Amino acid sequence: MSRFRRLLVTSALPYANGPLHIGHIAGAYLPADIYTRFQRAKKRDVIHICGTDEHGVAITIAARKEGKTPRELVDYYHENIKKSFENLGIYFDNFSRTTRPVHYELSQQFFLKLYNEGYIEKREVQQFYCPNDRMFLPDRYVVGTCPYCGYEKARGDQCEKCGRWLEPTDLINPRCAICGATPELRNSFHYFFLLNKLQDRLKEWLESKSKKWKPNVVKFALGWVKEGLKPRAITRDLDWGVPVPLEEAKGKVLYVWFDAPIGYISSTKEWNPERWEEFWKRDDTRLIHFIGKDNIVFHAVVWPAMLMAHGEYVLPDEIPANEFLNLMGEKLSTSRGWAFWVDELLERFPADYIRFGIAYILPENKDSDFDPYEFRDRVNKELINKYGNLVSRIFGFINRFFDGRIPERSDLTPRQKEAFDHLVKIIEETENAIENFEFRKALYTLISGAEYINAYIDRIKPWALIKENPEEAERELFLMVNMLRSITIGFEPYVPFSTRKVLSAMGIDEVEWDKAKEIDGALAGRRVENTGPLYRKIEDHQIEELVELLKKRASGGPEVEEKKEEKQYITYDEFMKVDLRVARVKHAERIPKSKKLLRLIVDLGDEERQIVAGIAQYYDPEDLIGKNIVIVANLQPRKLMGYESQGMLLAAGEEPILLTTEKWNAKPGERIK
Ligand code: B3M
Ligand code: ZN
Repeated sequence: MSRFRRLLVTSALPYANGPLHIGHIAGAYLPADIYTRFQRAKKRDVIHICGTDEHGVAITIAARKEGKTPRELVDYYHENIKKSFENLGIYFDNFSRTTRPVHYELSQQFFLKLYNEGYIEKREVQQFYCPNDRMFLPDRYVVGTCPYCGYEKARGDQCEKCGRWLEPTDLINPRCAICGATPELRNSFHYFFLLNKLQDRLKEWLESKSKKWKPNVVKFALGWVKEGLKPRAITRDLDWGVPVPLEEAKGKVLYVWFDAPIGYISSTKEWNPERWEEFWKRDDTRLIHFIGKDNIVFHAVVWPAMLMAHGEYVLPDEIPANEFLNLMGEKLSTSRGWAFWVDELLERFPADYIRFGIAYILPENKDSDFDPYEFRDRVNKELINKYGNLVSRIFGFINRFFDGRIPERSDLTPRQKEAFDHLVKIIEETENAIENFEFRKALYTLISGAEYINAYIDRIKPWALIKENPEEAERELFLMVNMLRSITIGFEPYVPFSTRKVLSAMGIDEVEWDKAKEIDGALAGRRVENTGPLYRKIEDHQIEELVELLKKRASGGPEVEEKKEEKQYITYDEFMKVDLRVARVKHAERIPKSKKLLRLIVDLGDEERQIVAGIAQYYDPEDLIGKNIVIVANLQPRKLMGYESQGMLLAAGEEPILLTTEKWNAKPGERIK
């Protein structure tokens, strides 16, 4: 943390003109949440600040489209966005709105300070006016042909095709975006922020960041500054926004990009009227802005220039901007419906799955792609099969061997301590990656940690050790529970809901990062509570339905009617077709090269069967011999790892416990109904 004593973390203020989609989450909010959760677990003085951006033409255009007033629109979407964040576990210390009085007041003060100190100047301008709609047209309300690339639908502020910044008057053949009429140029006046006055300071400051920041951010910002900064209008003729606090400027409002970043300050002030200045005005505060790449210019050039001109506030220390997230190989487009909304994903999957799936592919250094099928595989194979498996294995052993209590054997051997130390290294690696904003790398490191612990269990084989050397088995399980606790703390920033369940099952309510690096003696003798089912695998049909929904929507068709989950009954006759039988295990062995499979030969009275079952991680083959279990005897045979399985055994629970028939005098082959 070096010279810094507190962390002020912000996430870009989302426009309150539509629901959140996966692109938003991948761009700024999830990385910011992972980062701040980690910092909180490190017990640092950190706050995460955000709110909705409620001004500007993005809002007035959307309101017009929906037939609402801007006020109605932003009221609705503020609540909607806030809820989605909450449900996804994105936590803010304060989530404000730029339409609140505290924000108007601060924005107006900010403007006046810059105005009084000569950084803002009034200038006459010629501006397009639509005689039809009887209004001055904001930049975005003018469309026409781009003078640089010839694109015919360029907007007055920017050409979407070539990315150039434009003035509406640059456009060839300009038209009104509302009605299509040709607008006329009229005289007006606006207030200009004299960015040129800050050119040298900005350049120097950005150069000082060039080794530290992500290359995409510095390159972009420096390129812009080196082209030469021009004064920019920071007011608009609009009736929606923060009024310009000058008598002569009646009817004018601040440009949305002037007031929006001030929202970071006003939201902090709203959070804590006593402490906000400590965060904004002391240079031992580390200010970090999480944003998507389309916001780089404003955060790395214009906003720092505003802060420099103002003089009382800290400058951003880091701007870890992400690139774009595409969807199934195509650019996200909300207007085309080519996006997944956060809410529609939350209706289908637990928040932790969505967080894990997106964290796995965060577009940190280049654009990345969200593919629902890969999403399924990552959640099923990485989160559930690796981390989830670990939880059910270790808690399962505790339940089966020790009646649900963690053994009181904290006197680890040097070899066991060494095994733990290796995990500590993994935790430290994770920590360094998160500090460097490398959230993907940190996640992969954690997954390798889960693999490491699973492999450790495979090597120790607690199911066998408990018979050979029970005392040693206790020590091993004490160690394994500690390993599980450490890796769970590591995963908390990524999948907070499920990891907190696991921790609380061990009686841990507070996430303390540094404790992941030590053995916790207090665990000895503690009872492990049941977590209930932690995860359920994503099924193929869920993904197919999701993809169908997207394709129908994007092609303009109606959304597929959601299928109600109807209970599927089978008839009595159908049930009677299932041939359940008691089978006695005659022989059991591991299948070479398979971690999960056991090969059993069972006696069915008048015949013998070979059964292949995925229980090797839970049962020692020898323990099974002589047991009466239950099998489905008329299941179509299938091959697993080259062995034909002629039936299926019945087991229950995530850490499967075989159904046995110990309690009654069953004979092999007896039918169960
Ligand atoms: N509302 C743009 C966006 O949502 C804008 C960010 C403001 S951050 C001060 O992408
Ligand atoms: Zn018009």
